[in-house]
Amino acid sequence: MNIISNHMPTAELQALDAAHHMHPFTDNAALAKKGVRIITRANGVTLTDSQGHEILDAMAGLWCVNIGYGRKELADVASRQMMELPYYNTFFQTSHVPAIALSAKLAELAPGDLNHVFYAGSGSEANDTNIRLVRHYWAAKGKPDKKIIISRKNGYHGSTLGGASLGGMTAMHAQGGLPIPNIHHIDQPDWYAEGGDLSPDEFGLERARQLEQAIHDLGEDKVAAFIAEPVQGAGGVIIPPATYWPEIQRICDAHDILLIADEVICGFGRTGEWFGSRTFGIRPDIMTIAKGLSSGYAPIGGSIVCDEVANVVASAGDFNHGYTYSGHPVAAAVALENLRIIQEEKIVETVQNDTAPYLANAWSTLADHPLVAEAKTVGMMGTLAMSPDVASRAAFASAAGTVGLICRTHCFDNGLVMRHVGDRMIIAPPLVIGKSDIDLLIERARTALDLTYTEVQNEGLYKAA
Ligand code: PXG
Repeated sequence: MNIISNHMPTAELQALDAAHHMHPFTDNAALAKKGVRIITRANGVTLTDSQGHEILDAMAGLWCVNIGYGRKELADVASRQMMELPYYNTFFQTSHVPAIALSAKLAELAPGDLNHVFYAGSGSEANDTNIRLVRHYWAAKGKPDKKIIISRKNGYHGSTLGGASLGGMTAMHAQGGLPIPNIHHIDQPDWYAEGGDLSPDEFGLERARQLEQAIHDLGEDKVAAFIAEPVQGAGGVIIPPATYWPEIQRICDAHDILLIADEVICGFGRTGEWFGSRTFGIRPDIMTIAKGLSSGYAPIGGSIVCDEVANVVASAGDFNHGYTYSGHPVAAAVALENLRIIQEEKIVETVQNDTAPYLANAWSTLADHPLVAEAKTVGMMGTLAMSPDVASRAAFASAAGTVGLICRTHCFDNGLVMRHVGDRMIIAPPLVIGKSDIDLLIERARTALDLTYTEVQNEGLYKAA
């Protein structure tokens, strides 16, 4: 294999990175002082850094490398497609084979009558498409006032102006003048943090009914759509109570509101089905896709749109929207090959029947750790809530994320990528992770939790708010 390993010394790479590279969601000044970690290669579920350390990637990159690293088939397809047709656009009454083949495949895989694909380069761009698409749809139906999109606090829908406005991340809204007008946020179904004394089922219904209340308050004639992730990913792998999604579905049906399932993380096997919508019994009108669509091997996203929305939009003349890279032939060919591998290797079935139950069982053993108040999984996603008082689910007295960051650092130092969101630890490993690597993941996670527990006690942080 042709591995690019003759790179400069790490310190030189770090200095160049600090001088010239602005990192996303990062305090770049602090990072420049500390020195960035440089990943040089990866195979299967394992990363190697510039100093030769091997790290188990329990985040599949950024929730995307579903089929794992080092799949030569995808590299070969990309290379062949680049020689045959590296680029052509899909504007001006033109198409090409990869975009056509991928669209047909996605229509086959997607539930219900989600049969039409509008491509983007990322999940954020796809959600920007969705904002314009649903508003244009209602305008085409003679209801131009149906513009408001309801979404959720602590939801994540991307980082563009539209995506970040749909998202409910307060730290993102605080910068750059967001949200854009006509986006309305309701509360999230996070029973652990916000459920108080309600049972999870009671709480799920209560939170879903906030949607009905919001539609009532804003006016049904003003609301275009509701958008949500089946399971909030970046928000901390928030798995909603069982009562939540059926009630949301009922409300959208009852009030003539389009339902957009943001499947950017949940799609392509992550929850143990092809789409999170299937796992939770959601019948969306539009699904946002990205990440696992190409397993991250090429940047591509899109919106899969139902017959009714696509037909109305098609009958209304030009939809004045699109990206240079909508349906990019190399990205589309890579995505198609990725889907072929997922299907032929029965990766979704293996997750559902074998490795996800194994992970669920192994992950639940962490619940006996003195720092852990909740340990849950769905498919190949896991979340651990840490607390100084596990019985009451109390938050730490320290600023949210202080303990989480300590734990994440111990994870990295012990060869494990596990993220923290506040004081929750989360995982979403490649779907192809095997049982022995799941065992290793749990072993390293436990070591990190032990080290965190000791440090938290020594630093006087083991205190409830
Ligand atoms: N929707 C969802 C549900 C996502 O998780 C996007 C849209 C935006 O996709 P792009 O491709 O534009 O990034 C995402 C992306 C994190 C993290 O910290 C999560 C994402 C992106 C960056 C960081 O967990 N998810």
